[in-house]
Amino acid sequence: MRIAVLGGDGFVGWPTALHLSALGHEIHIVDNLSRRWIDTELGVQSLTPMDSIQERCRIWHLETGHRLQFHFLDLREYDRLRVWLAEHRPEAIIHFAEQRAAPYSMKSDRHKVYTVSNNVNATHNLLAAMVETGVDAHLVHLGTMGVYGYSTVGAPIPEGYLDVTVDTPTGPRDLQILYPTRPGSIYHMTKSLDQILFQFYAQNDGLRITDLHQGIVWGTHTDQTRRHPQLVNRFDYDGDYGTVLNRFLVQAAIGYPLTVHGTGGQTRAFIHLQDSVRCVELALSDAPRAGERVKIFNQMTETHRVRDLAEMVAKMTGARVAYLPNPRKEADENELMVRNDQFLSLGLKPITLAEGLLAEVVDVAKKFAHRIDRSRVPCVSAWTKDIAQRVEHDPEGRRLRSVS
Ligand code: NAD
Ligand code: USQ
Repeated sequence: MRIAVLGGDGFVGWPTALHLSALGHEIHIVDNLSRRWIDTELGVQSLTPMDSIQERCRIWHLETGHRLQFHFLDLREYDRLRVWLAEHRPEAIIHFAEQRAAPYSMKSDRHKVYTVSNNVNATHNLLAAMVETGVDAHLVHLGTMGVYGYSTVGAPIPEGYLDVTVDTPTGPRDLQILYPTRPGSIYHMTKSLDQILFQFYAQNDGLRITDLHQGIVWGTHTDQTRRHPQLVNRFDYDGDYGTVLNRFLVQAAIGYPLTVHGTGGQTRAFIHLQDSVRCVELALSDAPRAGERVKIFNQMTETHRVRDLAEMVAKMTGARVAYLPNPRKEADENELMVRNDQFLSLGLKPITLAEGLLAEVVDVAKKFAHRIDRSRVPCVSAWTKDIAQRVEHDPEGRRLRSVS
């Protein structure tokens, strides 16, 4: 299949492009490299040394004989996107190309505006261009578990749609509606808006769309990124882009106290990177038909409480756990049960937290420890101005600075 991987230079996009290329698909990576510019803005770098995207593609070809084509394109530029689609006419499009960090989206008004404008325009431009060019590709979008919110409901979260009964004059009527969204950050809010865009274009134009509500991705290597040092994946450890479990593993590797926010009672959904790329492959094989509603999968394999993860990493490595004022506005404690039957029925065999895989990340972090700037580890992005006043020092007593 001819597949466009939008955002294919990123943490999940790159290994997905490699995975699908290894399966024999023709892969076109589309990216505006904005994530690399954001590293520059923040003064951070990936833990792992990443080559340019062109060099990565060259090494992949040398290593496997498969070609990856890179296209430097910003999805916000509608006309260029439309022309590109009309010319390349992909049969499937995987859409990773959004600003994906909740803390970055909450840093300042400028970061809020950028995140909404980038993400909503990228998604809407793509949908409008697909209709205009008549490209009948299966669109697979990477969404987030965070659209559901993290209040305790006491029942498993279904895959996208909620069964409701409405009282009508002729008696009760059963319906399925999009699960009500309750985003906890501007970033998560953009993914909620994406859902409405997808619902409209599936219904109005018969676009075939799958939305993957993904949990927090952890790990760093996949079978393909292990093949050559220059195929190494991006790995974010900083306070904006680093995600919780990967951060704890890096912190343990460099002797930095594990940064638990609040009580650490937040329960979240997780998935290993290797399973994430496999899920995209499975979703591609199960496209909805034109006229069908958007297919929604919960792309996660397990749930964990943040403090349990910290205690587990501490036990494994001897690290100290620091309970810090929470820079976010979120429930201190929540329960979370999630249905993921669809991927299991398509053949996913979940990789769950295993010491070997956790230790692998610690080893990678130790290998590249010299690239880590400890002052970029704390999360300095506060959800409100009041919260910002409470979160002033890092676990090592240094005054925090933020970028605006
Ligand atoms: P990432 O930031 O590493 O990669 C995103 C890529 O998209 C970057 O290479 C960036 O340059 C590109 N991009 C952004 N805006 C663009 C635009 N306007 N035009 C062209 N390219 C653009 O993020 P990731 O961790 O790989 O996440 C990929 C997707 O998966 C995101 O949409 C994210 O919301 C979703 N997701 C990620 C996680 C996670 O834990 N990393 C979890 C759930 C969902
Ligand atoms: N947390 C800590 N300590 C840290 C970092 C985070 O306690 O050092 C806590 C946060 O307060 C939060 C939880 O861990 O309660 C998760 O934070 P995170 O940064 O790992 O994840 P999140 O902000 O939700 O975002 C990440 C990805 C995003 C994706 C989302 C999936 O960056 O792209 O959509 O995970 S989900 O969480 O399921 O919505």
